[in-house]
Amino acid sequence: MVRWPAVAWVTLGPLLWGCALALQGGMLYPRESPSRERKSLDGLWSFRADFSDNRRRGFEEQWYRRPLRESGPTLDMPVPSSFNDIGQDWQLRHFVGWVWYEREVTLPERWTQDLRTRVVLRIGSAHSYAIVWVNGVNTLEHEGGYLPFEADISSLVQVRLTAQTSVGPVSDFYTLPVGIRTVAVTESQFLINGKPFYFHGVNKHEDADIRGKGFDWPLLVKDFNLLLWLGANAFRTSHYPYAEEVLQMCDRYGIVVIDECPAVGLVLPQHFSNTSVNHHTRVMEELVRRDKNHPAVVMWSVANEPASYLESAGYYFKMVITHTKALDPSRPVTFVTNSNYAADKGAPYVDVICVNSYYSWYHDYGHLELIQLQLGTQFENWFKTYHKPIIQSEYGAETIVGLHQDPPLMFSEEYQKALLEQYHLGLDQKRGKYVVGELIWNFADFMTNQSPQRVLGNKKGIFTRQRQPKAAAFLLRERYWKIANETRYPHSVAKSQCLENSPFT
Ligand code: BDP
Repeated sequence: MVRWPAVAWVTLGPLLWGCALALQGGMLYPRESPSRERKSLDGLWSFRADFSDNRRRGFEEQWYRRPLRESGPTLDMPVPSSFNDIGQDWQLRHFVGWVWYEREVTLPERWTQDLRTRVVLRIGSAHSYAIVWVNGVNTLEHEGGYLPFEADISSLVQVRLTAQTSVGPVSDFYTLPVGIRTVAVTESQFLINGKPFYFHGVNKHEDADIRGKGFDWPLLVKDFNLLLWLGANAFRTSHYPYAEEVLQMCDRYGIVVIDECPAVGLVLPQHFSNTSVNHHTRVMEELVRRDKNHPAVVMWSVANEPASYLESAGYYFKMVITHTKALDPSRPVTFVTNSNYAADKGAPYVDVICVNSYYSWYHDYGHLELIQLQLGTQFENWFKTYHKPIIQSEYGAETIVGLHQDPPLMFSEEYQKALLEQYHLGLDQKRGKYVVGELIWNFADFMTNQSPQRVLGNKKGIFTRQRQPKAAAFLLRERYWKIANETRYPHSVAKSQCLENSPFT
């Protein structure tokens, strides 16, 4: 007599964000349908960080062979979340290395008995290298955080019966919400449905108190209500792809997205190697495969602030961008630069110039009067060199909420406001010509590594990490609503809470 396992246990390598068991996979978000069931694995998992000197004790002692509790002490760890902020342990707060997650799962009997059922384990995101064991069997490996990966685990959870020979084809179907729109780029415009579009929005981070990067519906809905309040019509998923639920909300609310690959810190010559190109193009494939059906996504960004002035960056970005365009000929491709216009080797290959600058913040401290001139020169230089539309993809000032100083000094709420005002005057001189967007850095304060530049994280948010407005939020709100009312997409955030009213319908 053959017995089927009623319980499967899963051991994971690094951080797991969220996952689901589904009858069918295919990398797309596993939607339920009459032919599909989902089982969420969110909740409390057993957890252990491998603090051993070589950080490989778990592999040497094969912790994946038995329930984790049998090889040593474990902690309770919520999924999804970041493990760093959950406990009081300093070592864990700063830990980089292998961590182990495990949980036992009871599967519906039909999944384990009915051999026509295909059981797929899908990990929404695990940072940054993940190995998955199911019932002690190495099932899945994935490199690179933020993007989903999956494996058919039917044979690991189902009983092999002779009846298997009678298994016939099963029909599987599910529906996707659809939005239809066109995107095009001219020498000086970004067009959605043939009409000039101006990005007035934000850069975000998936970040909040306690849960860190862990996905959270209340936080997401709060953030969308704040975007609506602000009159924003767009954001960039700086500096990595966000949870799929975020893009679903963008489709529903009519928020336009620049979808970014997790390529931050390509700053050394050795980062522009063939190995890197291969990995980078593979990640772009995963990103396009996951997000291609979202009408909200109007452009791919392949990197943030690489050392694109290096000679080797030219060939590198040519390869990555050409490959991305081949994967998706329907969307423009860019990367976000902070290099000088004359030195940038990647810019010839992008469709839109996305440029970051921190005038009167990282240099010329306090000299707000220089901003308009510096910004105007920046825009003119880029445009006359490339004749491509330009987005000011980052600008901002560190601001400690509640700190006041007039005349303005750095870190005060008055300074953030005054800096934004100067940027806006500069932007308005080119808006409607070839500058097609502005994205503030950042929507909300967020946690970072500690350093003398950071006061409990990055404080360039116009909202605090707890999502309360600083003075600059009111300034931006007035501006964004004014622009929204002037442009042809006043309804994009304002009125649309469902697909029917969004610009993608
Ligand atoms: C930009 C980076 C961003 C930083 C920001 C800052 O793209 O990741 O958080 O600077 O220093 O250059 O606030």
